[in-house]
Amino acid sequence: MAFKGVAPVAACVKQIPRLGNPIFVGDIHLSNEKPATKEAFFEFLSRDASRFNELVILGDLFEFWAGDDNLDAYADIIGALRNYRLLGKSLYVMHGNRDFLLGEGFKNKTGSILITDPIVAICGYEKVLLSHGDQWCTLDKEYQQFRNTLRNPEIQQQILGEKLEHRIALANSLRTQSKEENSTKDYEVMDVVVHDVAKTTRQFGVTTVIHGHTHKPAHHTHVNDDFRFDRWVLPDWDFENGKHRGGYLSYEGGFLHFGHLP
Ligand SMILES: [Mn+2]
Repeated sequence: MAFKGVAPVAACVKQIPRLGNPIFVGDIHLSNEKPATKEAFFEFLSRDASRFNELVILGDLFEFWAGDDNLDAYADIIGALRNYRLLGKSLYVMHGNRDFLLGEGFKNKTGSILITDPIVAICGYEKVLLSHGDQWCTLDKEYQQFRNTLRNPEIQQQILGEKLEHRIALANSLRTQSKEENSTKDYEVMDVVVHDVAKTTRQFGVTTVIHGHTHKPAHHTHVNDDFRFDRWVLPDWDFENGKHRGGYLSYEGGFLHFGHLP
């Protein structure tokens, strides 16, 4: 069964309007096996995100995404995002390494705009570079190769041509495999290579970058080869089994700063 739609990577826009009052999150890793995290995200949407005009999700909103033909399994999350849009807010979603198959079906159902990785946005009056961040985990050559393959539009169409149950099984086996392998192979505990972030940031002519993926939330000011730039790293979310990890970055009063969840 061939997939006839637009490849997810080709459904992403390369430019977005100026962000006047944005809030940024990433690595929420939503799934039906994580009810507390899902609940925390719903509360965040109505309590925190609703104070802002633009919600920008920088990858890995979902634990994994097997394809838009599985949308019905996430009806509550899709509904919550759609409700946010119905408040008259904008919703921007970037692919992460787990949900790179979010495509036009997801986009249409939620009313979101899929954005390319990386992308330059005007935040207030400042240009910032937005990215999931895994492209800078360059110490793992094998991972980068794998990543490039999965971001190829023809490969994505091939994957989406497989039966849904095969894609779900594949995603599950990849996750089990990455949990079993030792921590040096766990992509998300590996940090970015700052020199490579600096290179891209410089190429885009900006001095501020916002990314997630590494699960190491922080605000860094780096000086790399005489180039000074700010790097804001988003926290990942986990509210299962009594854990209370999450948060966001917001742009208020002309400044970026971290926001914590109650
Ligand atoms: Mn990630």
